[in-house]
Amino acid sequence: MHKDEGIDMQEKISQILLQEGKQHMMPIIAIHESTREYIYPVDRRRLRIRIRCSRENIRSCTIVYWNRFNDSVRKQSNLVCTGRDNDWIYFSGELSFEETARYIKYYFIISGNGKTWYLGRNGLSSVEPRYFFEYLYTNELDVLKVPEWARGSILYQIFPDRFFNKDKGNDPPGVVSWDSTPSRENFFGGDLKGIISRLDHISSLNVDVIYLTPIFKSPSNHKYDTEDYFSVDPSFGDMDDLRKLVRECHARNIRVILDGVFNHSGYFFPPFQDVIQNGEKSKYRDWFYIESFPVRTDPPNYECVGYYKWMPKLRFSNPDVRKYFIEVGTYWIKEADIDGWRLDVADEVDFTFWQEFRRAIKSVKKDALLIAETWKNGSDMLRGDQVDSVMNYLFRDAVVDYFATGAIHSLEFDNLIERMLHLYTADSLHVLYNLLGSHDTPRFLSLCNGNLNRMKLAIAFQMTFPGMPAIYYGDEAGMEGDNDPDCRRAFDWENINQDLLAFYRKMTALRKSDLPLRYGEYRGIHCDEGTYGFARSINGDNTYIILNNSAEEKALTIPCFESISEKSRFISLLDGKAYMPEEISDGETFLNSDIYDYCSKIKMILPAYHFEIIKKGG
Ligand SMILES: [Ca+2]
Repeated sequence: MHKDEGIDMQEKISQILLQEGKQHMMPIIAIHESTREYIYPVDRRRLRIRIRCSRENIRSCTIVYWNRFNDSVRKQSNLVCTGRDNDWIYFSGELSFEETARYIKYYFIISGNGKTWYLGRNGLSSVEPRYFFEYLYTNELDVLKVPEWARGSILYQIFPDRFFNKDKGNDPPGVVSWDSTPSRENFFGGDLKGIISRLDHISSLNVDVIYLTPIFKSPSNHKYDTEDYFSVDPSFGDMDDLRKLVRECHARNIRVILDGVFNHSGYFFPPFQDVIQNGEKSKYRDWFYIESFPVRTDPPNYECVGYYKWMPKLRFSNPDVRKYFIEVGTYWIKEADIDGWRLDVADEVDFTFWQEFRRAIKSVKKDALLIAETWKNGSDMLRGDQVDSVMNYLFRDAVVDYFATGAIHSLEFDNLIERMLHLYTADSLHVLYNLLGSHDTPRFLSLCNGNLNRMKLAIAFQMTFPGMPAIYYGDEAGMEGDNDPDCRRAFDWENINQDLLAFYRKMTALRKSDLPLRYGEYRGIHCDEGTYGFARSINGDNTYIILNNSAEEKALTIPCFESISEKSRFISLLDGKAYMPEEISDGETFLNSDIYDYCSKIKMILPAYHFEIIKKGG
């Protein structure tokens, strides 16, 4: 193409775009698609909607919507700003209908800095769009449902070989003494009876769900290499012990979920052994990904998890494999009354299997909880058709960097938290598995270099944050440990840090007693050098959490949503201390004062590594 022709063409395009109300370069970015990340039903008559826009300049967003068969009645609804990160500002809203939500056409009006833009199906324009988004129909099974009981609940993770050894009679051969250093191979003898005998301890932490790492028969101490999916490992106990554990937990209003390792089997799983023995003739040859026969292990000529020969990957395109693991999944609910599954390496498994698995599990126990392991954004498994929750390692990354190692400042922490919050729908958010650590990470206290003040601040954040906070066994006792296997030490019952344990009990009790802390929406309200604050809100009931993550005392002014005319004091939920709200001075601004309506402010002094939780007094 000639250079001159090129310029002519550009001008032509610009003119056409201008006629259609589209400047060639729109000064903003706005993203919405009529897909489940951005629009989904919470019941047949209600839709939740989200849109994100480039952070700068945008201040409001309105949705215009109507039924395709009733074009003349157009409605408008202002969306609410739910937060922003370094790049984006997010708006969301809920639309209610008098009939099943269907045939909804819509577009957005976005404004800021005295300008207005429109977002329709074909992008941004400066005039009303000609093509609209459309939401077609809400079928019953499209509705995103998470188990109600799980919202905001508290989890406790146990590595059974290391929790408590109640029954010496079932110890595996060569068991080491309880205070030994964990290696990849050694066994400590912990068992299900041990867990049953320590349920009072777990209960005292206000736990709602116990999650056990794998308990099925397997040659290793971690048991992620399953040999028999239908039996409890004899060193942990038997079916009766599991039934008893579940029964006793249920009596305490605690649910129990097991670890399902379905991505891969163990090397000694009989079908894999059959393939080793019978090669191509084995009826299980297509249960795995065998590259050639005969099967060899060094190096393996079959696919395995992390190239680790003891864990051959299962082939879920094979209907027999699907059938087998759906049977495993439902068997333990029927036989032992467990309440759900944590699914190992779930993000490496064929997602259509999880759809089938979910249907089968929920048909046996409607409110069973399914949690997928993932270390990344897990939203593509949370569209309502696969699992209910994912392990939230993104939460942990931010909390480790900010509270434990101090690698990031408050602004970056705010960015990570807001970004993470907006990866997920409002419903999924309240059942995310928010962890400080697990059997796969160093202990949190070790990452804090043993600094209990830092650890406590992180616990305070975790226990006041939306989602399901998870306690890794022994964290509450002040246990330390480097990456696995060191983070899997036997529970040091003789040396419990009573101060830390009492702190855990206090924070978990607080979460349970205050509605916003458990169920409320999250709004970031304060972010400064070494300090951070946010509100949890539900139906006008606000609880404020303010943290001083620095080694210096800080004098802070925190904005509040309550108006001062209410003449009410604010009370500390920690020690009952009273705070008097003050008027906001003319021109005084706070974090996000341009997107939230603050009505008063509170001054407080926080010593180094201290925090405060306040709300309007009754
Ligand atoms: Ca034992």
